[in-house]
Amino acid sequence: MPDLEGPVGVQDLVLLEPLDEESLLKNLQLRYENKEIYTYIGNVVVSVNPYQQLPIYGPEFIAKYQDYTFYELNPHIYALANVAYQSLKNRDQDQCILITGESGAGKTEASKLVMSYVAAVCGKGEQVNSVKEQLLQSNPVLEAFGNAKTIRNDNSSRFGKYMDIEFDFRGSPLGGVITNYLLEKSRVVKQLKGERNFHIFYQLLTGADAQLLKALKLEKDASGYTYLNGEVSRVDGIDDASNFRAMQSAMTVIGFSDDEIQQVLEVTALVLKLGNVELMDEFQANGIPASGIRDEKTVREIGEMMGLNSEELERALCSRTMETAKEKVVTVLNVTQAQYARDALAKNVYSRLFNWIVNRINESIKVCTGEKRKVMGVLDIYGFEILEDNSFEQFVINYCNEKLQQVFIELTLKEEQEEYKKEGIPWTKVDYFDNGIICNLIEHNQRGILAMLDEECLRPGVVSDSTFLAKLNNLFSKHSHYESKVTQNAKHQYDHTMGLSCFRISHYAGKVTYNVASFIDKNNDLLFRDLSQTMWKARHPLLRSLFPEGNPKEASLKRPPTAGTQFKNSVSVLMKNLYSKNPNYIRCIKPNDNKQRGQFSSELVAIQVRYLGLLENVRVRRAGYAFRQVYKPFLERYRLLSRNTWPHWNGGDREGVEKVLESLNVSSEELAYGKTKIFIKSPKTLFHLEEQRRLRLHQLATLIQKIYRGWR
Ligand code: AD9
Ligand code: MG
Repeated sequence: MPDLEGPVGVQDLVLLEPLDEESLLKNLQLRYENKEIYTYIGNVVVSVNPYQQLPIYGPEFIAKYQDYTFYELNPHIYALANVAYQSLKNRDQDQCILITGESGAGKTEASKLVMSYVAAVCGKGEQVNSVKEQLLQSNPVLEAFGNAKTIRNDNSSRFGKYMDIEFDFRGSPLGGVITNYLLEKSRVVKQLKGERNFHIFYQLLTGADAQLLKALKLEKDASGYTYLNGEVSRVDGIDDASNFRAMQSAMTVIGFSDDEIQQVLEVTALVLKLGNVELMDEFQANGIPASGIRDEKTVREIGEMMGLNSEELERALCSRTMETAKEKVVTVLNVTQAQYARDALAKNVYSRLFNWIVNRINESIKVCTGEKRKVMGVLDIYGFEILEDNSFEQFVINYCNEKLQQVFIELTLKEEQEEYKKEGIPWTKVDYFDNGIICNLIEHNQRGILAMLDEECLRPGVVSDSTFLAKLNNLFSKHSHYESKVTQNAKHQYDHTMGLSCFRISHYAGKVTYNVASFIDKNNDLLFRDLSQTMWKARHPLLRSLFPEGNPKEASLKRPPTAGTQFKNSVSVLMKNLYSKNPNYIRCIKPNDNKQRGQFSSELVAIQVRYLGLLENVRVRRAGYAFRQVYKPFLERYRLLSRNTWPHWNGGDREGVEKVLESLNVSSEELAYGKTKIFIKSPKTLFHLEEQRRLRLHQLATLIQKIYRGWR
């Protein structure tokens, strides 16, 4: 049965009166305080993180949402997952689920709810179950290696994830593909106060038995590792040891062999140990500063684990070979440079290991049959970030969010308006901000900030973060979304909080000031060739395979694409993928900064409501029609409801639809007849049609049975 209790506030913000930010916030708060964390805007689900386990999940609820249509029960992620899955299965429409919101808002939890719902309803059988298990078990593995405790979230995803789940024509899962975006690899070597490194390191130290620790040459105590913030090695509510066992068994379910798991752990241990390689000042005979290893034992152990002799490793860490066409020149590195090389190596090994794990999972879950597939994509990606100090990482993350906002604008707002126009249906224009101008500022092929950064990275001569900034200031002095200390002077606007080494972008979600320090370095993302060549010489098979460019035969002088360009390209592929699918949105909101249940900070939520453009979304929905469909399939579905169109109908599709709706006495205010589609205003009308259809099918089935019995 549908829920009989009256709703708390309005369940769909489209029904809000009056429609303004204040009443929207009040409505969300009222619902939140009554443990109603989900609210609709048409088919968009707004989700407010409850910070507590609510009794609204699991098989019983899944069964309930499976049996009712979208608007019949309380708003829920399950309802959205159900619509997406049913449309994929019955209407043959590829779907994507876009989950956005800031760190800690509940995106990853939402994505898991979607996946568990779909897994529960999409077919049975041994083969199907094993595919489902593999897909679901990818989560604990990716979370162990890609998530960490941050100030905002104890289980923060430090990478973006998009997963395509592929189904056969019956809607049974066949497999999938995972794409990961920009792992925050700087975390491997350094974390902010109160934060941790990636979970796996702590899992390994607390979860591995004595034998494994010995084999990996690790000590149990996290405080012995420079790369781990000793003071927060334990987090309330996280059981690293049991998560370690869960992660290992998940790897086995996915199809990693014992040997592969062992090798993954060895490489993880290596990274941790690299941090303990202490470097010290040394001087060459001519007095030039050089560096040396203080503690030979650690390097020896690492060398043994890598399958390298320690002299080779030491040489790679403490010197650099410059190759010209004619000769090779070896220069020594001073301590700072050697530390930089060591950390660069650790970050590279770890991020390449992470990519290897994602690829290895993909190998297991990849679909091998050639049959046509239906696809559901789930995107769980970092939300918009404004930190105290914003760097290259925030810049690309926010760029990605601009692009997602653009998809949202184009698919939800613009398309909605354009469709009405195309269909010849009257439309009151809703003003919205088109963020194309900001996307362009960042991504334009010749004149965007990323292109400028690449140009600076590749330009010969002395380049630095400040030459890059000067270039931006010069080029964008008149751009309405760009500001810096210099352009402010020109525009006679003075903001004393902004540093000389900063630029500011007015994003759709607010202004963010970026500090250019390390932009060049992070975009270059170069590993000294000595290091990759040495890694390639390692006898450890997995480690070696992570550095193919170290193979002298493969080594090309062509530079790999910069980090910025790689990211831009992968975002562009993602956008194409999303545009080819029917979007479903989950907009996640964090109600407070203290990870506390029951606390609702209106100020904090108001900011997010603005970032997410929720009010604009409601306005468009309200001006429009909740449901629309091309005449022909609509007529096919409902023609059995009218004597005029059932069992035979020889007229046109549109006339047929008119006959059906007339005979059901649907008010003309509820409807608009477009050129190719019928539009229906209220979801209730659609629900009514579905109910009538169900009854009619039942009648027909009974009738057929009677006739059949009569014949016998
Ligand atoms: V980040 O950008 O990866 O840092 P997310 O992914 O948006 O972030 P996450 O899903 O990890 O946030 O949620 C943060 C925490 O909130 C979880 O670890 C849970 O403790 C809590 N949470 C989120 N959603 C729910 C829920 N539906 N029910 C109960 C929840 N707890
Ligand atoms: Mg997350």
